[in-house]
Amino acid sequence: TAAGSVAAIDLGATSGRVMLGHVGHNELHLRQVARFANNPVRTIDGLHWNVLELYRNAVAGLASALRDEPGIASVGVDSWAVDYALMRGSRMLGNPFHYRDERSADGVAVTHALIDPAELYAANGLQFLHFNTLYQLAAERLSGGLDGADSMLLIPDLLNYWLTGTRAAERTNASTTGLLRIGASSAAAGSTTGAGQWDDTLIERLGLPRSIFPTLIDAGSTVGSLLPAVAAEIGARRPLDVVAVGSHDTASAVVAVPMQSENSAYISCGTWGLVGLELEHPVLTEASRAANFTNEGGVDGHVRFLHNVMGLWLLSESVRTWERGGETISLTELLAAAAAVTTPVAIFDADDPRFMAPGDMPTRIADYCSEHALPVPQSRAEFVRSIIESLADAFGSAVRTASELSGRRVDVVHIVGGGSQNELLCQLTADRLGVPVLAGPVEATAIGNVLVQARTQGLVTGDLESLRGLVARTFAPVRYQPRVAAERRG
Ligand code: LRH
Repeated sequence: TAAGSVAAIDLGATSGRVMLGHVGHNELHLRQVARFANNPVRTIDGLHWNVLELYRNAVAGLASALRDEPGIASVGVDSWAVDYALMRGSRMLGNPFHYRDERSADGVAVTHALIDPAELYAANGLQFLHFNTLYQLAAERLSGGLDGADSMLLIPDLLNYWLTGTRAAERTNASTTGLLRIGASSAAAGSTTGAGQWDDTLIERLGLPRSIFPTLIDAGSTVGSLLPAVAAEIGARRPLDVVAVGSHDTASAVVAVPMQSENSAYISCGTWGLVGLELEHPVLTEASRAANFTNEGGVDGHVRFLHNVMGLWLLSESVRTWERGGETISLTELLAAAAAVTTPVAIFDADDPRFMAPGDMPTRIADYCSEHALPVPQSRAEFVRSIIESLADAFGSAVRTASELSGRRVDVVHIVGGGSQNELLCQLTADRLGVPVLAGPVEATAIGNVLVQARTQGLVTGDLESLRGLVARTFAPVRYQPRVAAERRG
């Protein structure tokens, strides 16, 4: 097969990017053609995504991608999970809410009054996060927000719709709504148990309108061709397809984790740290529910069995707080200073809900430490050291728990995403677990997006194992050897 090019639009919580991927049987190159900030906006009714600006930047990025490489075969979109736009016909009814908006708390109470959390877990297999789509929709229903809506589009599905005029719900991301039925094999489309389908019973019991949920499609299928107006806007001279990728960013990232054995755990570390394993079957035990482990849908029907750890959000919100006075902070210098700290620092619970909302993170960390009789960090370097130590601690216990709950031994941990560049974090995670950490690739999400498109275009063939082989050959990971022996392996 000949090599060819595709474009990936990857929207993250802090920035979006458009990447050009060049893929062949034995080659894989990525080049960033556009990067733009993602700045949420707080208005009188809450915290929103500026989705129009994201779309404008994505389209502008596609235009420059095409100028660089007129032969692009397709485009794919991924973003963070759970958030959505409500539509009436082709009109978007208001700006999508940000999952860090506080309103979904009302939706949690209403939902759990209708369906017990244990029953919910048996139906959808999802960890409890108060912003899961089903809670947001419940809050929306209470406030009349669903009135007049005839469809709900998750963020990547919304962009796909604007690009092609076709409405669909890609399964990996739809699995984060809490409204897809989990089953023996979560993405067994068309299976008799309804696994991987919208859960009509659940939707009805929650009083949500079934008609707003679009047709489900699998990663790898073609959504449609670019609308003529869009094609003209970006200067496309020939028809261009939009391909559904693992549109949940974490699903795309997991595609590009260069795992070489089933005894590998992964940590997709960006704003969040998504820590877990790839499995063939969901784990729906009471222990798994109690540990708040999720069974999200992966590309090719695999299960992403993982737990959300707060992630680099703790660091980026701290930096944002310190920069409020107008100062610009060098992250490189800050991390070097953190690595040089020799005084013992507090290890706090990175998952404490107080860290969820945007705000003054250093003060919240200091409060947590004084409440728990832990040493309060005295300098920025100490705060950063404390954050990284706490993340490594949380990563370590999530890997151990994943291993215990699934019965799968873990002898290597892959870290991909922005966090894979954080040497201290990688080393401390290896130390915590007593197993090697393999770091990289940094752009795993965009790579996963590109690879799924490339497979649809026939530029590569095979299952995830062979796609990962290509990643491993072209982006050799950096190895961190544990500095202490394994005290206990899961
Ligand atoms: C990471 C992510 C994660 C979700 C969260 C909302 O970007 O998609 O997997 O839980 O954002």
